[in-house]
Amino acid sequence: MTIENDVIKRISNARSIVFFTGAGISAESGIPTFRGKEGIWNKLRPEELANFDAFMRNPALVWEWYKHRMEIVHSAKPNAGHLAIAEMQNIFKEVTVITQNVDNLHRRAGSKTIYELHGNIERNYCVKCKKFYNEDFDLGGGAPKCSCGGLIRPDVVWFGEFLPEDQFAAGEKASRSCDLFFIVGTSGVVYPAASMITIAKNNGAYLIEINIEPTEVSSLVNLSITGMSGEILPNLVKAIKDFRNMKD
Ligand code: BJW
Ligand code: ZN
Repeated sequence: MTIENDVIKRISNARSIVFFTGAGISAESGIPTFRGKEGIWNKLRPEELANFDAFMRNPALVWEWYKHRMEIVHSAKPNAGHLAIAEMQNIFKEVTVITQNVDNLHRRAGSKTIYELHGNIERNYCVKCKKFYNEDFDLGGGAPKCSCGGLIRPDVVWFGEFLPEDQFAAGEKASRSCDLFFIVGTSGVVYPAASMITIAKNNGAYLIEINIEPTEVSSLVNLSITGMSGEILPNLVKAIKDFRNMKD
């Protein structure tokens, strides 16, 4: 990877950085993406699994799918990309992660300020009384039930549902005030999450995309870096550290 010196300089001089991430950053941890060549939604229909009506129609089927996903997430580890983003906290004063991922891997990598726009697969709640559960219920057969009799569901955001207001507002604020905005491993097609990108752009941030292929948002960014985030991000950390050492 060769990144022009003036870009490294611009990155190194940034004050406040946002990483807006999607499924691609966790692909190298063995968690499948949704869309694209290897995407799970090439085989499964999201409208049958990722909306509330589908869940109420067939909770056991939807739970089957989420149990499978939970197992993958539990056995996955943060990869070099997640770790590089966490390492950025030792270089820059303000590093914010805004993620669409539900897999908790940024937290496990050590990132501190994380806004989860689409929830967290390791958290669940009762659709009736809203009581929260971690995974302290019987995940045996069928769909788990709360002590009140209501169905327990994963605390993720399905199509047609509102994003968690506090997470969205905090993400919006960080996007508005950052000077550098990275877009990592996302197709950028799901709204309102993807609006973070235009918010950052309209407020003058420099936009850098890291992806294995061009996306819907490539035309908006200042720089596209093509490649796997688990390779690009650690290289970037090294280049920034080298630049800073040179300056001292
Ligand atoms: C690599 C790599 C490597 C691979 N290195 N890169 C405006 C316009 C049009 C539609 C809408 C709109 N506003 C709202 C909508 C509707 C809808 C929507 O956006 N639909 C579009 C898809 C058409 N949005 C909603 O319904 C949202 N809610 C909402 O709008 O509420 C308001 C409302 C309420 C009531 C009535 C009406 C409106 C909610 C969206 C919830 C999305 N939920 C999901 C599932 C979460 C649960 C779960 O995990 O099961 O979130 S969908 C799925 O997509 C998941 C992801 O977070 C999200 C984004 O996907 P992501 O992360 O970008 O992954 P991919 O697979 O798409 O891309 C991976 C990328 O990585 C690719 O580019 C690869 O190239 C790259 N890659 N390996 C770097 N190693
Ligand atoms: Zn309940």
